[in-house]
Amino acid sequence: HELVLATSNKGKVAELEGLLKPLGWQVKPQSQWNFAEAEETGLTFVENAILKARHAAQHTGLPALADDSGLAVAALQGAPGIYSARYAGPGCTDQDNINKLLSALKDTPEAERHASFHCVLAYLRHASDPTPIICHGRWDGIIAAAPRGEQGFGYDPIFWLPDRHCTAAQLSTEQKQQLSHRGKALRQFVAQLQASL
Ligand code: ITT
Repeated sequence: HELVLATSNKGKVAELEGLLKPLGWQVKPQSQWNFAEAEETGLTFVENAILKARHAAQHTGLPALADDSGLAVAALQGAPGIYSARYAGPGCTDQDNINKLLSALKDTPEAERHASFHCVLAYLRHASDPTPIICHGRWDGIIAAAPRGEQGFGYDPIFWLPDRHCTAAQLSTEQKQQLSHRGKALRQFVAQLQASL
């Protein structure tokens, strides 16, 4: 099975490849081609995932899998949500986003710091596929008071897992894959695709 991974986020590429390559699938990162990124004009993870997968399928002629994901913080009415990558502004780093979120929550007590990661995967067999496979995974946690851990990417250092007494950035790749929004969505995707073949 051959597909293009419609993302330019290296953290996502590592996690998506980690599960798909061992299945013997030929996974090609979108960076092998030279097209400009899709414009993420949707207002939901689902819309943006479909836009990115369709754009990559159009430019490569291959089936495409896109991941639109982000962090929804209850005390911020679901922000940063679909804007998680650019929360602190265009061109910002993961560290800028973490700093902005910690300062937005500086007066919020631990009991009110609930958050959830969401990952929507969209798979289009070709650019005009009318029945894409859409999978959604969710992961619940607490926004920590300060960053901890070096693994993962994005908001992982401040995503505290009360059951495990650590942040997402203190988990191994394998442990994160078992628990995470992306791991859950990916396992659903693999099952649905295999059932549809
Ligand atoms: P592509 O659109 O090229 O895939 P992106 O990083 O711009 O890359 P999104 O718009 O989907 O992708 O933004 C997702 C952001 O949500 C990501 O940049 C992180 O800040 C955050 N995020 C998603 N999954 C995460 C995870 O597993 N751990 C930590 N942060 C995550």
